[in-house]
Amino acid sequence: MKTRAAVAWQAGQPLTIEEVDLMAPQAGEVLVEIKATGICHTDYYTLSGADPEGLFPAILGHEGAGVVVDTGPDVKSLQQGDHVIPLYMPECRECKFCLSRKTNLCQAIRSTQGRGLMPDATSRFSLNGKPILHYMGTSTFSNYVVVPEIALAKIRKDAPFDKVCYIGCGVTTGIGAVVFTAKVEAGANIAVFGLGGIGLNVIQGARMVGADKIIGIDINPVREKMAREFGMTHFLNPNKTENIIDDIVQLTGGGADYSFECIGNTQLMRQALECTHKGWGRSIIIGVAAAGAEISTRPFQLVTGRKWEGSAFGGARGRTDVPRIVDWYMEGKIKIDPLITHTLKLEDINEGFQLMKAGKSIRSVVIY
Ligand code: NAD
Ligand code: AHE
Ligand code: ZN
Repeated sequence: MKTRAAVAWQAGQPLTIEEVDLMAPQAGEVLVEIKATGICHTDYYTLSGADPEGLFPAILGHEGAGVVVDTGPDVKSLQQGDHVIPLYMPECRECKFCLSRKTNLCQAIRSTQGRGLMPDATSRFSLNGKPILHYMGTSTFSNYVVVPEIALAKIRKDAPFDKVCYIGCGVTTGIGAVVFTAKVEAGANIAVFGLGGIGLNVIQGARMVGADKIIGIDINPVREKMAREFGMTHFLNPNKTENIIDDIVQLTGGGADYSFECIGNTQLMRQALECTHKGWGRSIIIGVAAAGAEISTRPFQLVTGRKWEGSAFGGARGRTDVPRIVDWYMEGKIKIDPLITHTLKLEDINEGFQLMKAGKSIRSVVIY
């Protein structure tokens, strides 16, 4: 079949809209009609050329929601008409990682996924007979996609696609980092570096679990208003203060119990670690830093009890946790609507990247 898709031909170039050929789903695969997709900073990162796994030509996008159109042989858990969210972090429930119960990093298809291919090491997309690569196993910048069954979360049918697509990455990453990775307890003080599409979800996760002081840090002053509406109690602009670490230590009476880096800047990752409390502070890295970037700190920071950790997809097990997070949204426990600041047609997808770059959007959502 044919599908309309935004194709990334090479790093740093705008996407172009093409009629792409899409093969039928093979064994264990599912054809999905994507109804809506968010644009995450990671799409921008890969398009910029900074991602060592960034391969071209490819169809980017990993924050979608849609409907099952067809299933390949051996697909058991999904059928035509089911509503789904594609998962860049699958959940096979069989690999060593899934069975460990210690991580959400299912590795069942990680190596082919990282090479832009389906599990049989080929692509379902092509144009003029030449393969176009998948991206993160999801390629939600295509109206139709083929996705492995283990990489689809089945969700309730009354959830609006143009809102819950954001649960495919940003919402789950931010809230999950608080709830699943850090397991922040009520009364804890937290610091959030970066108040974009991820950081604001960290903030609402922290409010949800009853955190005490929720300190937000961003160089964009426009972020303050929305962050306060989501639960931030104190705002710090690094451009307006001498020493951000001292400020946080002072505000919290010794340091944050937990901090979250939601930018992808290694200098800020260091600050995020060093602003946490001696003896028990935990700093969670969420931001994705460019190829070749490295973090550093004085080992004494760790000797004296601070811990450096990371979180991918908020530590969520996609097929299990994503339907629950959709329920939280439908029950009014979490907010999504105000964070979707722009909606676009596929033809205007490059505008979504411009808005992000200019700091004007929190999330832009493309509606097919
Ligand atoms: P975003 O562009 O929406 O937000 C980034 C925010 O950081 C902006 O508000 C910006 O003003 C702020 N910022 C930039 N430089 C700053 C500085 N020097 N000091 C303070 N604030 C600064 O991006 P996003 O979609 O929220 O993504 C954030 C990061 O998280 C990206 O690196 C993205 O790739 C990563 N990410 C990771 C995961 C994961 O699973 N680990 C998932 C999604 C996104
Ligand atoms: N390919 C990049 C790594 C990118 C990365 O860290 N991805 C996050 C999700 S970001 C979503 O917006 C992730 O889950 N990583 C785990 C994994 O297995 O990729 C690079 O730098 O190589
Ligand atoms: Zn993302």
